[in-house]
Amino acid sequence: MRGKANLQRIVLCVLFLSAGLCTAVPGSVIYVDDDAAGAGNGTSWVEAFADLQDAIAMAQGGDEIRVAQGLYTPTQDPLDRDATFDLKDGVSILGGYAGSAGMYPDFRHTEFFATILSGDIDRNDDSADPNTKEGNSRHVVTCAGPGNAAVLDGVIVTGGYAAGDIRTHNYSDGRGGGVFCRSGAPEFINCVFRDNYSGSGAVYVTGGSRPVFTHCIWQDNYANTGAAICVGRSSYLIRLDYCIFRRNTAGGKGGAIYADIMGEIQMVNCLFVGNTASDSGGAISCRGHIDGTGRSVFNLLNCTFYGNTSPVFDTPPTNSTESPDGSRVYSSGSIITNCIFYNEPSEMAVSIKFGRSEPLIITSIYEKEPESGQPRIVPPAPDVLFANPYGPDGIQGTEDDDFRPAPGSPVIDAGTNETVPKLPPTDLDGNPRILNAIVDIGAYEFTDSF
Ligand SMILES: [Ca+2]
Ligand SMILES: [Ca+2]
Ligand SMILES: [Ca+2]
Repeated sequence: MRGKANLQRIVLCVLFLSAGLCTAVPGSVIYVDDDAAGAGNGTSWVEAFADLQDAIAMAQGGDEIRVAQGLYTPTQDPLDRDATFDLKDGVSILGGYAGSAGMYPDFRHTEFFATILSGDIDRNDDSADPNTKEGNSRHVVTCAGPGNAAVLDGVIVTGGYAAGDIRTHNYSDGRGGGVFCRSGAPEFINCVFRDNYSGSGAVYVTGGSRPVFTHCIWQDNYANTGAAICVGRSSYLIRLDYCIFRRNTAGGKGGAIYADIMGEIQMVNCLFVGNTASDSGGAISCRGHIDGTGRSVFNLLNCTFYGNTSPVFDTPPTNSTESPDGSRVYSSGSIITNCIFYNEPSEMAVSIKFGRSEPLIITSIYEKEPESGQPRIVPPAPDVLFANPYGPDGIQGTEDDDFRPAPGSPVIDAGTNETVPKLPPTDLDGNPRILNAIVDIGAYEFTDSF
Protein backbone atom coordinates (compact mmCIF):
# COMPACT_ATOMS: atom_id res chain seq x y z
CA MET A 1 0.00 0.00 0.00
CA ARG A 2 2.02 2.79 -1.42
CA GLY A 3 2.88 5.52 1.04
CA LYS A 4 0.33 4.47 3.56
CA ALA A 5 1.97 1.65 5.41
CA ASN A 6 2.30 3.70 8.55
CA LEU A 7 -1.25 4.87 8.61
CA GLN A 8 -2.35 5.02 12.19
CA ARG A 9 -5.84 5.37 13.48
CA ILE A 10 -7.06 6.86 16.66
CA VAL A 11 -10.40 5.38 17.43
CA LEU A 12 -12.68 6.90 19.99
CA CYS A 13 -14.85 4.24 21.48
CA VAL A 14 -17.54 3.97 24.03
CA LEU A 15 -16.10 2.27 27.04
CA PHE A 16 -18.18 -0.51 28.42
CA LEU A 17 -18.10 -1.73 31.95
CA SER A 18 -17.09 -5.30 32.20
CA ALA A 19 -18.46 -7.87 34.56
CA GLY A 20 -15.23 -7.86 36.45
CA LEU A 21 -13.99 -10.98 34.74
CA CYS A 22 -11.23 -9.12 33.01
CA THR A 23 -8.12 -7.82 34.64
CA ALA A 24 -7.36 -5.23 31.96
CA VAL A 25 -8.38 -1.61 32.36
CA PRO A 26 -10.57 -0.41 29.48
CA GLY A 27 -8.48 1.56 27.04
CA SER A 28 -5.44 -0.55 27.64
CA VAL A 29 -3.10 -2.16 25.12
CA ILE A 30 -3.01 -5.94 24.85
CA TYR A 31 -0.02 -7.59 23.17
CA VAL A 32 0.00 -10.69 20.98
CA ASP A 33 3.05 -12.36 19.51
CA ASP A 34 3.19 -15.86 18.08
CA ASP A 35 6.87 -15.94 19.09
CA ALA A 36 6.00 -15.34 22.73
CA ALA A 37 7.15 -17.97 25.17
CA GLY A 38 3.62 -18.63 26.37
CA ALA A 39 1.88 -18.23 29.72
CA GLY A 40 1.80 -14.51 29.04
CA ASN A 41 -0.95 -12.17 30.20
CA GLY A 42 -0.85 -9.72 27.29
CA THR A 43 0.39 -6.75 29.31
CA SER A 44 3.64 -6.25 27.34
CA TRP A 45 5.58 -7.68 24.43
CA VAL A 46 7.56 -9.79 26.89
CA GLU A 47 4.34 -11.07 28.45
CA ALA A 48 2.47 -11.26 25.14
CA PHE A 49 -0.24 -13.80 24.41
CA ALA A 50 0.78 -16.25 21.72
CA ASP A 51 -2.85 -16.72 20.65
CA LEU A 52 -4.85 -13.78 19.29
CA GLN A 53 -8.06 -15.39 20.55
CA ASP A 54 -6.84 -15.00 24.15
CA ALA A 55 -6.45 -11.27 23.59
CA ILE A 56 -9.88 -10.91 21.96
CA ALA A 57 -11.49 -12.81 24.83
CA MET A 58 -9.89 -10.46 27.33
CA ALA A 59 -10.44 -7.19 25.46
CA GLN A 60 -13.13 -4.68 26.31
CA GLY A 61 -14.45 -1.74 24.32
CA GLY A 62 -11.73 0.87 23.97
CA ASP A 63 -8.89 -1.61 24.11
CA GLU A 64 -6.23 -1.90 21.45
CA ILE A 65 -4.75 -5.27 20.55
CA ARG A 66 -1.28 -5.08 18.99
CA VAL A 67 -0.33 -8.17 17.03
CA ALA A 68 3.26 -8.92 16.08
CA GLN A 69 4.32 -10.28 12.70
CA GLY A 70 3.43 -13.92 12.27
CA LEU A 71 0.70 -16.35 11.37
CA TYR A 72 -2.46 -16.63 13.45
CA THR A 73 -5.28 -19.10 12.99
CA PRO A 74 -8.69 -18.88 14.70
CA THR A 75 -8.16 -22.22 16.44
CA GLN A 76 -5.51 -24.79 17.23
CA ASP A 77 -8.02 -27.54 16.48
CA PRO A 78 -7.43 -28.61 12.86
CA LEU A 79 -11.02 -29.81 12.58
CA ASP A 80 -12.86 -26.79 14.00
CA ARG A 81 -13.86 -25.07 10.78
CA ASP A 82 -16.40 -22.88 12.57
CA ALA A 83 -13.79 -21.15 14.72
CA THR A 84 -13.40 -17.51 13.72
CA PHE A 85 -11.83 -14.30 14.93
CA ASP A 86 -14.97 -12.57 16.14
CA LEU A 87 -14.39 -8.82 16.16
CA LYS A 88 -15.51 -7.16 19.36
CA ASP A 89 -17.36 -3.88 19.64
CA GLY A 90 -15.03 -0.96 20.20
CA VAL A 91 -11.90 -3.10 20.12
CA SER A 92 -9.13 -2.33 17.65
CA ILE A 93 -6.87 -5.07 16.34
CA LEU A 94 -3.66 -3.69 14.86
CA GLY A 95 -1.20 -5.89 12.99
CA GLY A 96 2.23 -5.25 11.56
CA TYR A 97 4.35 -4.88 14.69
CA ALA A 98 7.94 -6.14 14.87
CA GLY A 99 7.20 -7.83 18.19
CA SER A 100 9.71 -9.60 20.35
CA ALA A 101 11.71 -10.75 17.32
CA GLY A 102 12.56 -7.15 16.52
CA MET A 103 15.04 -4.79 18.12
CA TYR A 104 12.18 -2.34 18.59
CA PRO A 105 9.08 -4.45 19.27
CA ASP A 106 6.68 -1.52 18.90
CA PHE A 107 8.00 -0.63 15.45
CA ARG A 108 5.17 -1.02 12.97
CA HIS A 109 5.26 -1.66 9.25
CA THR A 110 2.41 -3.73 7.88
CA GLU A 111 4.40 -4.98 4.87
CA PHE A 112 7.76 -5.73 6.51
CA PHE A 113 6.12 -7.23 9.59
CA ALA A 114 3.15 -9.02 8.10
CA THR A 115 0.47 -10.16 10.51
CA ILE A 116 -1.43 -12.93 8.78
CA LEU A 117 -4.84 -14.11 9.94
CA SER A 118 -5.12 -17.45 8.19
CA GLY A 119 -7.93 -19.93 7.81
CA ASP A 120 -5.46 -22.76 7.15
CA ILE A 121 -6.22 -24.45 10.44
CA ASP A 122 -5.05 -27.84 9.16
CA ARG A 123 -1.78 -26.23 8.09
CA ASN A 124 -1.47 -27.88 4.73
CA ASP A 125 -2.29 -25.13 2.22
CA ASP A 126 -0.54 -25.52 -1.09
CA SER A 127 -1.35 -22.89 -3.68
CA ALA A 128 -0.96 -25.50 -6.42
CA ASP A 129 -3.57 -27.77 -4.84
CA PRO A 130 -7.00 -26.21 -4.11
CA ASN A 131 -8.06 -29.33 -2.24
CA THR A 132 -5.77 -28.29 0.61
CA LYS A 133 -8.19 -25.45 1.38
CA GLU A 134 -11.22 -27.60 1.94
CA GLY A 135 -10.38 -28.10 5.60
CA ASN A 136 -9.88 -24.39 6.24
CA SER A 137 -11.97 -22.01 8.34
CA ARG A 138 -15.36 -21.07 6.97
CA HIS A 139 -14.91 -17.45 8.05
CA VAL A 140 -11.50 -16.28 9.22
CA VAL A 141 -12.99 -13.08 10.65
CA THR A 142 -16.57 -12.36 11.69
CA CYS A 143 -18.27 -9.15 12.69
CA ALA A 144 -21.64 -9.41 14.39
CA GLY A 145 -23.74 -7.30 16.74
CA PRO A 146 -25.90 -4.40 15.51
CA GLY A 147 -23.74 -1.67 17.00
CA ASN A 148 -20.42 -3.28 16.46
CA ALA A 149 -17.76 -0.64 15.82
CA ALA A 150 -14.71 -2.87 15.70
CA VAL A 151 -11.50 -1.94 13.88
CA LEU A 152 -9.21 -4.32 12.02
CA ASP A 153 -6.07 -2.54 10.90
CA GLY A 154 -2.97 -3.75 9.10
CA VAL A 155 -3.52 -7.47 8.76
CA ILE A 156 -3.68 -9.97 5.93
CA VAL A 157 -6.80 -12.16 5.90
CA THR A 158 -6.22 -15.29 3.88
CA GLY A 159 -7.13 -18.93 3.44
CA GLY A 160 -10.81 -18.70 4.22
CA TYR A 161 -12.87 -21.48 2.63
CA ALA A 162 -16.59 -20.89 2.72
CA ALA A 163 -17.44 -22.97 -0.29
CA GLY A 164 -17.53 -26.55 0.86
CA ASP A 165 -21.17 -26.40 1.75
CA ILE A 166 -22.28 -25.21 -1.64
CA ARG A 167 -22.38 -28.79 -2.74
CA THR A 168 -25.01 -29.42 -0.08
CA HIS A 169 -26.76 -26.17 -0.89
CA ASN A 170 -26.17 -24.90 2.59
CA TYR A 171 -25.43 -21.38 1.49
CA SER A 172 -25.39 -20.01 5.02
CA ASP A 173 -21.89 -21.32 5.23
CA GLY A 174 -20.92 -20.54 1.65
CA ARG A 175 -20.42 -16.85 2.20
CA GLY A 176 -17.53 -14.69 3.29
CA GLY A 177 -14.46 -16.91 3.37
CA GLY A 178 -12.28 -14.11 4.68
CA VAL A 179 -14.74 -11.90 6.53
CA PHE A 180 -18.41 -12.33 7.35
CA CYS A 181 -20.06 -9.03 8.29
CA ARG A 182 -23.38 -9.96 9.82
CA SER A 183 -24.15 -6.50 11.16
CA GLY A 184 -22.56 -3.46 12.73
CA ALA A 185 -20.19 -0.88 11.30
CA PRO A 186 -16.73 -2.42 11.41
CA GLU A 187 -13.78 -0.50 10.02
CA PHE A 188 -11.04 -2.19 8.01
CA ILE A 189 -7.87 -0.22 7.44
CA ASN A 190 -4.72 -1.29 5.59
CA CYS A 191 -5.98 -4.86 5.33
CA VAL A 192 -5.25 -7.35 2.58
CA PHE A 193 -7.78 -10.06 1.65
CA ARG A 194 -6.15 -12.69 -0.50
CA ASP A 195 -6.49 -16.32 -1.53
CA ASN A 196 -9.90 -16.77 -0.01
CA TYR A 197 -12.36 -19.18 -1.60
CA SER A 198 -16.09 -19.05 -1.12
CA GLY A 199 -19.52 -19.29 -2.64
CA SER A 200 -20.04 -15.56 -2.15
CA GLY A 201 -17.27 -13.08 -1.46
CA ALA A 202 -13.95 -13.01 0.35
CA VAL A 203 -15.95 -10.46 2.30
CA TYR A 204 -19.67 -11.03 2.69
CA VAL A 205 -21.90 -8.22 3.89
CA THR A 206 -25.45 -8.67 5.13
CA GLY A 207 -27.86 -7.83 7.93
CA GLY A 208 -27.77 -4.05 7.60
CA SER A 209 -24.01 -4.02 8.03
CA ARG A 210 -22.20 -0.76 7.29
CA PRO A 211 -18.51 -1.64 6.89
CA VAL A 212 -15.87 0.90 5.94
CA PHE A 213 -12.73 -0.15 4.08
CA THR A 214 -9.79 2.21 3.73
CA HIS A 215 -6.50 1.40 1.96
CA CYS A 216 -7.45 -2.27 1.62
CA ILE A 217 -6.47 -4.72 -1.11
CA TRP A 218 -8.40 -7.71 -2.45
CA GLN A 219 -6.21 -10.03 -4.48
CA ASP A 220 -6.50 -13.53 -5.94
CA ASN A 221 -9.79 -14.36 -4.29
CA TYR A 222 -12.24 -16.78 -5.89
CA ALA A 223 -15.98 -17.04 -5.43
CA ASN A 224 -19.00 -18.10 -7.38
CA THR A 225 -20.50 -14.64 -6.87
CA GLY A 226 -18.61 -11.43 -6.03
CA ALA A 227 -15.10 -12.76 -5.55
CA ALA A 228 -13.88 -9.83 -3.43
CA ILE A 229 -17.10 -8.52 -1.89
CA CYS A 230 -20.58 -9.97 -2.08
CA VAL A 231 -23.55 -8.17 -0.64
CA GLY A 232 -26.66 -10.05 0.29
CA ARG A 233 -30.24 -8.98 -0.08
CA SER A 234 -30.48 -6.66 2.88
CA SER A 235 -29.95 -3.02 3.62
CA TYR A 236 -26.32 -2.04 3.65
CA LEU A 237 -23.94 0.85 3.25
CA ILE A 238 -20.39 0.11 2.21
CA ARG A 239 -17.65 2.68 1.92
CA LEU A 240 -14.46 1.91 0.03
CA ASP A 241 -11.72 4.54 -0.04
CA TYR A 242 -8.28 3.97 -1.62
CA CYS A 243 -8.93 0.27 -2.24
CA ILE A 244 -7.41 -2.02 -4.86
CA PHE A 245 -9.05 -5.08 -6.44
CA ARG A 246 -6.65 -7.23 -8.41
CA ARG A 247 -6.98 -10.63 -10.14
CA ASN A 248 -10.13 -11.72 -8.37
CA THR A 249 -12.21 -14.34 -10.17
CA ALA A 250 -15.91 -15.10 -10.05
CA GLY A 251 -17.30 -18.32 -11.45
CA GLY A 252 -20.58 -16.39 -11.89
CA LYS A 253 -21.32 -12.69 -11.55
CA GLY A 254 -19.08 -9.92 -10.25
CA GLY A 255 -15.35 -10.56 -10.68
CA ALA A 256 -14.66 -8.21 -7.77
CA ILE A 257 -18.03 -7.07 -6.38
CA TYR A 258 -21.57 -8.34 -6.58
CA ALA A 259 -24.35 -6.33 -4.99
CA ASP A 260 -27.88 -7.44 -4.52
CA ILE A 261 -30.71 -4.97 -4.05
CA MET A 262 -31.35 -2.64 -1.09
CA GLY A 263 -28.19 -0.74 -0.43
CA GLU A 264 -25.46 1.68 -1.38
CA ILE A 265 -21.79 1.28 -2.17
CA GLN A 266 -19.60 4.36 -2.25
CA MET A 267 -16.14 4.07 -3.79
CA VAL A 268 -13.53 6.80 -3.97
CA ASN A 269 -10.03 6.54 -5.49
CA CYS A 270 -10.27 2.79 -6.06
CA LEU A 271 -8.50 0.65 -8.66
CA PHE A 272 -9.86 -2.50 -10.33
CA VAL A 273 -7.38 -4.47 -12.45
CA GLY A 274 -7.60 -7.86 -14.12
CA ASN A 275 -10.74 -9.10 -12.38
CA THR A 276 -12.74 -11.72 -14.25
CA ALA A 277 -16.31 -12.99 -14.15
CA SER A 278 -17.56 -15.98 -16.07
CA ASP A 279 -21.05 -14.51 -16.11
CA SER A 280 -21.60 -10.74 -15.95
CA GLY A 281 -19.59 -7.83 -14.61
CA GLY A 282 -15.84 -8.34 -14.93
CA ALA A 283 -15.34 -5.98 -11.99
CA ILE A 284 -18.83 -5.25 -10.66
CA SER A 285 -22.22 -6.80 -11.16
CA CYS A 286 -25.25 -5.17 -9.69
CA ARG A 287 -28.66 -6.71 -9.51
CA GLY A 288 -31.18 -4.33 -10.97
CA HIS A 289 -34.79 -4.33 -9.94
CA ILE A 290 -37.57 -4.00 -12.44
CA ASP A 291 -39.84 -1.64 -10.52
CA GLY A 292 -37.09 0.69 -9.35
CA THR A 293 -37.61 -0.11 -5.68
CA GLY A 294 -35.16 -1.88 -3.43
CA ARG A 295 -32.37 -0.74 -5.65
CA SER A 296 -28.66 -0.84 -5.04
CA VAL A 297 -26.84 2.39 -5.66
CA PHE A 298 -23.24 2.71 -6.71
CA ASN A 299 -21.56 6.03 -6.20
CA LEU A 300 -18.16 5.84 -7.90
CA LEU A 301 -15.77 8.77 -7.70
CA ASN A 302 -12.32 8.85 -9.31
CA CYS A 303 -11.98 5.11 -9.79
CA THR A 304 -9.91 3.37 -12.47
CA PHE A 305 -10.97 0.08 -14.11
CA TYR A 306 -8.56 -1.72 -16.40
CA GLY A 307 -8.59 -5.16 -17.97
CA ASN A 308 -11.65 -6.47 -16.17
CA THR A 309 -13.37 -9.01 -18.35
CA SER A 310 -16.61 -10.85 -18.71
CA PRO A 311 -18.16 -12.60 -21.68
CA VAL A 312 -21.62 -11.16 -21.05
CA PHE A 313 -22.29 -7.88 -22.71
CA ASP A 314 -23.26 -5.01 -20.49
CA THR A 315 -26.37 -2.93 -20.66
CA PRO A 316 -24.74 -0.04 -22.51
CA PRO A 317 -24.47 3.02 -20.30
CA THR A 318 -26.34 5.26 -22.66
CA ASN A 319 -29.38 7.43 -22.15
CA SER A 320 -31.74 4.91 -23.70
CA THR A 321 -34.82 4.08 -21.75
CA GLU A 322 -34.99 0.47 -22.79
CA SER A 323 -32.73 -2.40 -21.98
CA PRO A 324 -31.63 -4.77 -24.75
CA ASP A 325 -34.47 -7.15 -24.01
CA GLY A 326 -36.96 -4.33 -24.51
CA SER A 327 -37.95 -3.94 -20.88
CA ARG A 328 -38.15 -0.59 -19.21
CA VAL A 329 -34.97 0.78 -17.68
CA TYR A 330 -35.28 2.56 -14.36
CA SER A 331 -32.68 4.93 -13.06
CA SER A 332 -30.70 3.34 -10.31
CA GLY A 333 -29.58 6.56 -8.75
CA SER A 334 -26.04 5.42 -9.33
CA ILE A 335 -23.55 8.13 -10.22
CA ILE A 336 -20.18 7.61 -11.87
CA THR A 337 -17.92 10.64 -11.72
CA ASN A 338 -14.32 11.12 -12.90
CA CYS A 339 -13.83 7.40 -13.59
CA ILE A 340 -11.92 5.45 -16.22
CA PHE A 341 -13.19 2.15 -17.64
CA TYR A 342 -10.65 0.75 -20.00
CA ASN A 343 -9.73 -2.45 -21.76
CA GLU A 344 -7.68 -3.45 -24.70
CA PRO A 345 -9.98 -3.64 -27.73
CA SER A 346 -9.33 -7.36 -27.98
CA GLU A 347 -10.68 -8.02 -24.51
CA MET A 348 -14.21 -8.92 -23.58
CA ALA A 349 -14.73 -5.57 -22.02
CA VAL A 350 -17.37 -5.36 -19.41
CA SER A 351 -16.28 -3.76 -16.18
CA ILE A 352 -19.72 -3.14 -14.74
CA LYS A 353 -23.12 -4.61 -15.33
CA PHE A 354 -25.88 -2.52 -13.85
CA GLY A 355 -28.70 -4.91 -14.44
CA ARG A 356 -31.88 -3.14 -15.40
CA SER A 357 -30.78 0.24 -14.13
CA GLU A 358 -28.49 2.80 -15.64
CA PRO A 359 -26.05 5.14 -13.94
CA LEU A 360 -25.52 8.82 -14.46
CA ILE A 361 -22.03 9.17 -15.91
CA ILE A 362 -20.15 12.44 -15.42
CA THR A 363 -16.73 13.35 -16.89
CA SER A 364 -15.66 9.75 -17.26
CA ILE A 365 -14.01 7.65 -19.97
CA TYR A 366 -15.80 4.45 -20.84
CA GLU A 367 -14.30 1.33 -22.30
CA LYS A 368 -14.32 0.18 -25.88
CA GLU A 369 -16.46 -2.37 -27.60
CA PRO A 370 -14.80 -5.76 -27.54
CA GLU A 371 -15.44 -6.41 -31.22
CA SER A 372 -14.92 -3.14 -33.02
CA GLY A 373 -12.65 -1.35 -30.60
CA GLN A 374 -14.98 1.60 -30.87
CA PRO A 375 -15.74 3.58 -27.74
CA ARG A 376 -19.05 2.78 -26.14
CA ILE A 377 -20.26 6.31 -25.59
CA VAL A 378 -20.18 9.53 -27.54
CA PRO A 379 -17.98 11.51 -27.61
CA PRO A 380 -15.40 8.85 -28.45
CA ALA A 381 -13.17 7.66 -25.66
CA PRO A 382 -9.58 8.60 -26.45
CA ASP A 383 -6.59 6.48 -25.57
CA VAL A 384 -6.06 7.08 -21.89
CA LEU A 385 -2.24 6.94 -22.00
CA PHE A 386 -1.45 5.29 -18.72
CA ALA A 387 2.15 5.49 -17.52
CA ASN A 388 2.72 1.74 -17.81
CA PRO A 389 -0.43 -0.39 -17.55
CA TYR A 390 1.43 -3.71 -17.82
CA GLY A 391 4.41 -2.61 -15.73
CA PRO A 392 8.04 -3.68 -16.09
CA ASP A 393 7.13 -7.38 -15.95
CA GLY A 394 4.92 -7.01 -19.02
CA ILE A 395 2.06 -8.84 -17.33
CA GLN A 396 -1.33 -7.29 -16.75
CA GLY A 397 -2.74 -7.37 -13.27
CA THR A 398 0.46 -7.58 -11.25
CA GLU A 399 1.64 -5.22 -8.55
CA ASP A 400 4.05 -3.31 -10.81
CA ASP A 401 1.32 -2.03 -13.15
CA ASP A 402 1.23 1.76 -13.23
CA PHE A 403 -2.09 3.48 -13.89
CA ARG A 404 -0.92 7.02 -13.30
CA PRO A 405 -1.58 9.28 -16.25
CA ALA A 406 1.32 9.65 -18.68
CA PRO A 407 2.25 13.09 -19.99
CA GLY A 408 -0.33 14.18 -22.54
CA SER A 409 -3.05 11.87 -21.22
CA PRO A 410 -6.55 13.21 -21.89
CA VAL A 411 -7.53 12.45 -18.28
CA ILE A 412 -5.29 15.23 -16.97
CA ASP A 413 -7.32 18.17 -15.69
CA ALA A 414 -10.41 16.68 -17.32
CA GLY A 415 -12.53 15.80 -14.29
CA THR A 416 -14.97 17.87 -12.33
CA ASN A 417 -14.16 19.30 -8.92
CA GLU A 418 -17.84 19.56 -8.01
CA THR A 419 -18.58 16.04 -6.88
CA VAL A 420 -20.79 14.08 -4.52
CA PRO A 421 -19.22 13.04 -2.23
CA LYS A 422 -16.63 15.79 -2.15
CA LEU A 423 -13.19 15.04 -3.49
CA PRO A 424 -10.80 13.59 -0.91
CA PRO A 425 -7.57 15.41 -0.08
CA THR A 426 -5.28 12.89 -1.78
CA ASP A 427 -5.23 10.46 -4.70
CA LEU A 428 -4.51 6.72 -4.51
CA ASP A 429 -0.79 7.51 -4.34
CA GLY A 430 -1.15 9.95 -1.46
CA ASN A 431 -0.44 12.94 -3.70
CA PRO A 432 -2.75 15.96 -3.63
CA ARG A 433 -6.05 15.02 -5.28
CA ILE A 434 -6.21 18.29 -7.17
CA LEU A 435 -3.15 19.55 -9.00
CA ASN A 436 -3.21 22.34 -11.58
CA ALA A 437 -6.59 23.52 -10.25
CA ILE A 438 -8.70 20.74 -11.84
CA VAL A 439 -8.92 17.14 -10.70
CA ASP A 440 -7.82 14.44 -13.15
CA ILE A 441 -10.04 11.55 -14.18
CA GLY A 442 -9.18 8.24 -12.51
CA ALA A 443 -7.61 7.18 -9.24
CA TYR A 444 -4.32 9.02 -9.75
CA GLU A 445 -3.49 12.69 -10.25
CA PHE A 446 -0.85 13.44 -12.84
CA THR A 447 2.48 14.53 -11.47
CA ASP A 448 5.57 14.99 -13.62
CA SER A 449 7.73 13.28 -11.01
CA PHE A 450 7.69 9.72 -12.32
CA1 LIG B 1 -5.62 -26.23 4.67
CA1 LIG C 1 2.62 -5.99 -14.51
CA1 LIG D 1 -5.15 18.01 -12.29
